[in-house]
Amino acid sequence: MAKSLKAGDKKQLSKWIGGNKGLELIYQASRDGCSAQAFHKKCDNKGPTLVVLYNTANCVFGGYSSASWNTTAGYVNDPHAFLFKLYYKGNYEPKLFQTTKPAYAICCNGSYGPIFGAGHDLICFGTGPYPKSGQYYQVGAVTAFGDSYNMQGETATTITGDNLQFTEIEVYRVTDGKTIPDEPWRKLPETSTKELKSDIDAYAPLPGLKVNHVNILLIGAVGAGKSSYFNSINSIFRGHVTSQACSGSSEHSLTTMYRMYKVRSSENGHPLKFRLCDTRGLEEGQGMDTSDLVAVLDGHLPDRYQFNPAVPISPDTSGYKKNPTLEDKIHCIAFVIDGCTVDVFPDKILQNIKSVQLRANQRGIPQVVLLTKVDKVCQLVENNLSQVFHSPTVGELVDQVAQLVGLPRAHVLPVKNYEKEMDLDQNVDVPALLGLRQMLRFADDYLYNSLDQRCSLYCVRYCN
Ligand SMILES: Nc1nc2c(ncn2[C@@H]2O[C@H](COP(=O)(O)OP(=O)(O)OP(=O)(O)O)[C@@H](O)[C@H]2O)c(=O)[nH]1
Ligand SMILES: [Mg+2]
Repeated sequence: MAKSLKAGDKKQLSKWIGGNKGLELIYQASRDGCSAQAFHKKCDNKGPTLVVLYNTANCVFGGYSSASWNTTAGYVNDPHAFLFKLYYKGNYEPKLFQTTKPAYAICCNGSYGPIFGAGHDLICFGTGPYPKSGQYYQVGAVTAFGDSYNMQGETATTITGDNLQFTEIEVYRVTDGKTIPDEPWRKLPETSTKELKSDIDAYAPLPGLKVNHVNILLIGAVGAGKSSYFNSINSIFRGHVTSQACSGSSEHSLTTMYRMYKVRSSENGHPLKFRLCDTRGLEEGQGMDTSDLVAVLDGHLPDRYQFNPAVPISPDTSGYKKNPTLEDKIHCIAFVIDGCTVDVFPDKILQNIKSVQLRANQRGIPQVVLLTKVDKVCQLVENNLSQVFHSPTVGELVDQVAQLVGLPRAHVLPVKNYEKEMDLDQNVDVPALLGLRQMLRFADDYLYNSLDQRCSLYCVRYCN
């Protein structure tokens, strides 16, 4: 069943709009929620947009408007607006239907999703939110085509198959094909996989503290990409795409065991001087609670500890380290956040993150956000991964996440993990390694604090 536009579909739509246009996905019901509020939040004042509807009969159709959407109720004049069909019951049947009443081309209303035409030509959805029932959203759409658009004899039957069960609803912002600005939103020195790998290879924790490696803890919601981040880093150092940690999609966390993963140098095969500590995902109801996470922060948990949501971690837990050393503790936390979930981030998970932050701040543990799946938040990045630090969408998302989690913007590190690729790609490697190098630097900050603390204790004891 079609659920997203193929490259050829985009080409056709771009041609209808005037050629050489970029289409940036700005709203997706399955990602952003199916409601008038979610639609207006994502799509208002964005200039020309395309609305694309997919139904369970395998029909793909929608409308284009060169005027912006907004929440002020009323018709908007748009002589360039059109409705279209792309697929009818799975068959490619592209056809464009121009507006015959430009003054009524679209109708804006804060209580509705997109509306085309004055005579209920195409009302995509109402207030909502509409939950997905099985495969589709039953949104009470109306498709009485023919009042304000020249349908050339086509009807709802020949466009939608009289089927209004939408499997997906998307809105694309139409760009002039080169919206990626030359100036990046984050300035970084030119670097390469090779340079970053050799920096990380050479990394050693601050001497004088008997810490042979630092521990970076990956925490985040189920499916955020924690295990995939370890796999990405491991792949880069192994020299090919690997999948040592189980990753994938599942209702509950796929990772059930605490793992302090080693990554080996591609130069000499020795373990590098850090561990990536992969945890069970945070989830409402079950998953890790704050006391479990505190035990992790303080270094009480052994590698390969099997999480059990029914039994909280205690000193009686098998393998529990009663007297952890500085080397056992967590030296830097990475909150792993799926970029697609930022707008609808669950309150419970945010509370969980905040309470871990509180404990981390008390212990002086530096924190970052690994913002994953940036390929899914920006079409232009998906098409060209080298543009992560140029994409305004990613830049804005970084600002939003920094606010959500309450960290400086420089602590939000966008990455795209290896997931569909068979071969390594420098454009995946560089953001992933930049993130890791930054975390190692922050882990050293923690160690500097520990060193200062030891020095002052020494002074109190021997200098006074
Ligand atoms: N497109 C895309 N998919 C990703 C990215 N990172 C992870 N994924 C996919 O997201 C899904 C979940 O990834 P995991 O790494 O298993 O997530 P996790 O945080 O370890 O999840 P749990 O262990 O279940 O808590 C997998 O299907 C990955 O392939 C990314 O950057 N881009
Ligand atoms: Mg996992």
